[in-house]
Amino acid sequence: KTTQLSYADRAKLSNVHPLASKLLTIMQEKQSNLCVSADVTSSEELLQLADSLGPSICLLKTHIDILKDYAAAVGHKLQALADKHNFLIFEDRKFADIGNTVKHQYEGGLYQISSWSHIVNAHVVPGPGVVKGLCAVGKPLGRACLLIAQMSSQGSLACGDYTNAALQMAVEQSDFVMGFICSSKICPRPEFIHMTPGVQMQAGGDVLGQQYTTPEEVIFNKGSDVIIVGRGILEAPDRLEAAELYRKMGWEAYTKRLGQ
Ligand code: 5FU
Repeated sequence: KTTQLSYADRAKLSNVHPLASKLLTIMQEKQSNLCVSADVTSSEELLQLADSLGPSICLLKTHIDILKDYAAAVGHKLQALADKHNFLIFEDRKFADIGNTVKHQYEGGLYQISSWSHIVNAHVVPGPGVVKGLCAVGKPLGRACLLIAQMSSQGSLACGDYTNAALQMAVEQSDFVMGFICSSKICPRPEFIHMTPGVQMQAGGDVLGQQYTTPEEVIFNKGSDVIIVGRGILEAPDRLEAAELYRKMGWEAYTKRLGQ
């Protein structure tokens, strides 16, 4: 475990995706491997959350289609806040169709995701065409995607050979794939970033199949890089205080992993 490369070292690798490099640099600078999952349903609350938690996070994860009052300005305002606080935006859209369809879903429709989100993700169930479609839109814009190799929910079918297939797909399309959504480190290549949802201070779950593990477990034991935290922060009495607590726990687990 002591031989692990630091985020800063990985940012300098010659074969790292430019956006992965940028994220790793932000993580190092802000001492944060925290991605907040901003699962709120009002645009004003989303923007307020991005502004107040911005200094604590490396990444803001959105579900833009749960907003009840979406307007085109939201994406641009999020971008301005990402610049102001030095974080990246990750729209958790989970594309899962043929290449030609995801191209339209990514670029067009109501949300025009490619115009404001640095990172998106995709299921690998359609095969490599889903990445090719996303790449056609996103690569010219300097965007990148994560492949969903594992899920945090109980009974997930994304395991075993499916997870290995996701890994293979990432290696083959590493000009657009920068990493994974996963529960643990699945790929030894240091240029890929591993991000893990289902994180709270205490292990447990919710009534709809979500399963939680702790920042320490995810970063130190499982070797993932980024903790994704939603309700652990959103339902806390003081969201900023909670975010800072998760940031510190995630960072401590990372420095412990490095053997520092
Ligand atoms: F791909 C995944 C997954 O496997 N599990 C998840 O929980 C994504 N998620 C998302 O992370 C989910 O859609 C929520 O937006 C977030 C977790 O929120 P929580 O409130 O921390 O449970």
